[in-house]
Amino acid sequence: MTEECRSLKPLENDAYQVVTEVVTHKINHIPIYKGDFASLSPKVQRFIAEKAELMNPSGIYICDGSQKEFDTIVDKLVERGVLTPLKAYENCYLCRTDPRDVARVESKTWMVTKDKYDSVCHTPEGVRPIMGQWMSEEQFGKELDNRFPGCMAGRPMYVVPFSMGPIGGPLSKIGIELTDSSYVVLCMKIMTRMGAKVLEALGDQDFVRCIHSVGLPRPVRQKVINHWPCNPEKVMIAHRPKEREIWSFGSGYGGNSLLGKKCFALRIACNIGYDEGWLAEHMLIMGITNPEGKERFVAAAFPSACGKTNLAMLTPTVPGWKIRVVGDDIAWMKFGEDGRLYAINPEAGFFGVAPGTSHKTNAMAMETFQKNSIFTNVAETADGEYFWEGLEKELRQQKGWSEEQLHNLEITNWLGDRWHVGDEGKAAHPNSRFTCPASQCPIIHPDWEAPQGVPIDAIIFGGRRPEGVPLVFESFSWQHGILVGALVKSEATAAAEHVGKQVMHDPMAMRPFMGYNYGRYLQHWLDLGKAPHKAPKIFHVNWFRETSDHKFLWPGFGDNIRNDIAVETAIGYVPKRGSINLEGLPRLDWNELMSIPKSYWEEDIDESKHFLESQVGSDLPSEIQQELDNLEKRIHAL
Ligand code: OXD
Ligand code: MN
Repeated sequence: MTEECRSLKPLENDAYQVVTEVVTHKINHIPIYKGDFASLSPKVQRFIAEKAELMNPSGIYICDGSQKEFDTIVDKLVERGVLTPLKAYENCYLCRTDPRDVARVESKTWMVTKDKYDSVCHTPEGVRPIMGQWMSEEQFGKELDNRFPGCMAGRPMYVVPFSMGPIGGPLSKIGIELTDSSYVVLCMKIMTRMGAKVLEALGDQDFVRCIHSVGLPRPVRQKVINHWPCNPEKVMIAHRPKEREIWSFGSGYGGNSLLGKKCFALRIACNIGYDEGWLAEHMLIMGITNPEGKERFVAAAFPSACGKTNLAMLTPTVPGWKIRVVGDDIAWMKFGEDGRLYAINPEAGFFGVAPGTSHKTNAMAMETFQKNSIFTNVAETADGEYFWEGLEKELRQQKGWSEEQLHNLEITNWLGDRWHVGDEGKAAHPNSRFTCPASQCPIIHPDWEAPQGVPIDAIIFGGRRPEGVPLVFESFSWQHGILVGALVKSEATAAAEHVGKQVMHDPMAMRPFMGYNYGRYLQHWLDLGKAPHKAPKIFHVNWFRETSDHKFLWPGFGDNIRNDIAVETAIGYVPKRGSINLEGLPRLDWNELMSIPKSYWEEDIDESKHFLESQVGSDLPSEIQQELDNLEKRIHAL
């Protein structure tokens, strides 16, 4: 390990004098391009100085988070060809990445802890843990030395102070991201509360340290594709949870580079939550108001790219109901003094999957990104509009276009090539994204920035399950609900590097985002739900069940608002026939949608037992083991 690496963890309570000396010495040869370095707290100064010394940027740019700063960076990126204005909208831009850098890279994502079992469970010999990958501190030191020294040469280092959650809120936390990507700065401005106000709120407290580099120092010896520097061979996303530190190298894309999101708000935050007694979860938060005007809040966990954003902004088909969104991806939840669970959305923007988003599937998201948004790896029409798979139908309908007109539409696909509807390949990358301010959503909840959060009445787990799993069931208890969450499975999606449609385990929808030993995580959930806390009800949903000829049995998201009165089954309470308002759905096959096929569930319970034994092993809490045994008995008695 180099000297820099050994001194990564700043000393607590370092005297200001000493820090200033160290800092002045270290930044001497690196100019400050923007910002008042001397006004920063000693901890922040020291962080910047040490990392600048390590990564050797051309200069330091301390972001103030202003609109002027955003516009200046945008102008520069447009000039360089990194961003293209989408002329049809106000202040919207298209960005095309290097086609090798298009998704989160789970295989290169690590938790670094002294004790391996702080990160992963005691799995049997030869079993690779799927909930988190562990790297030793020694190995991490080597990997760091092999990447970060000098990695920002010739590029500015942006200092991005950001708050996850409303600035100064009791559940909010502050991070500082150092990055050599100006695209990341723009996205962080949309996705978080970012800039000078955050530093004011920080004072001289500690913060989560986020270090990000695209990993391509100048002079660049490789060809830079689409003006998108990256280093796919050397990608590493490493977390040091004890040190509250994130090191990301080689990718500029999404969750790999916007470190406030998956890295901080899930992997690091679930560690902070474990220590402080709260939960950081991969969940949307929405308010549902019934025709009588009573509102209830729900948090729902679905694996990546299963439609959380669409559900969070659902337009109900049943009259009189209203949905309002608080968050579409992450929930930080803490039991309040009144015993209820309160949740905040730590983010300030939506980073949603573009393909499949349309006025039919998510009109509210479409409204949200009409201005001030960045589109990454989508296609563009000759009129300066965005385009992706799923928008054909509305062009036909809205513009009244014939098939021929549609085919003649001149499109530049995400790779920058000419493309027409009906041509081979895709217009947009399946994981192409919109990044837009949540405040622009027409159905954003008025309390979405309430610092104390909103009270959660129900938690929902779900996934893409083509067979066997009914539309909805309620767990018997908090403990049983945790088992239900622990057994979430879903078809793989394009959000990460997995290919094919295989059904994968994604416990609590947290498989790629677990920050510590998953057995302890389950125990933490169990403990928090005990009295005097009033634990919310837990449900499981599946609107991806298919008929034998692979058609969805449930018509669509807008229909997820219908009512429920339950009947007890082996896996939980399911709604009684007749209890859900099915008006307008004459062809719905209720029996197929709600059935619990014995043979399917017998196989499933064997597989689930095997999964928990092999993946959680001796770390499985006894209460969950008990729930599992009970579930098995009920299934055999079916
Ligand atoms: C996301 C993801 O981007 O889950 O939200 O991958
Ligand atoms: Mn997500």
